[in-house]
Amino acid sequence: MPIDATQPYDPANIFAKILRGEVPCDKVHDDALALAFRDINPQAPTHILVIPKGDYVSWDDFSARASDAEIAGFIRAVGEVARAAGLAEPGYRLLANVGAHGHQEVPHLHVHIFGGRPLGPMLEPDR
Ligand code: DGP
Repeated sequence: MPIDATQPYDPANIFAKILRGEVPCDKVHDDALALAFRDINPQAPTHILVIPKGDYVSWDDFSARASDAEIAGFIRAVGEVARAAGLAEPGYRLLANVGAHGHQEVPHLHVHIFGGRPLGPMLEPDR
């Protein structure tokens, strides 16, 4: 069910539980500002989620409130995770769903990294 990305941060969301170690994950990267783990329902041979450690609902919230250090650390982590997964060549796709029209389901900012096969056109045509 897509979320309302303007809602206050909900500390009971599943990624907050993963960050607190209350729910397990298949971790691929962990540093002071970001955590990355494999998606539970992979949509590509490689499907990794990268999340900031701070309490941010969405890209909209993060880009408005996060410090420059948090933003830089998060963006670097996304690139490092993709490189470490061997995706820099031949390439990959990043996706951050935001709010209802973006079909965001988990209300903690996450960037999807997809790779491991040619990913096709960016969006399905209008139906
Ligand atoms: P989005 O629609 O952008 O909010 O995608 C949420 C993604 O989170 C979706 O691809 C499935 C993934 N996901 C949901 N719950 C869990 C979980 O408990 N563990 C992991 N690893 N991924 C999850």
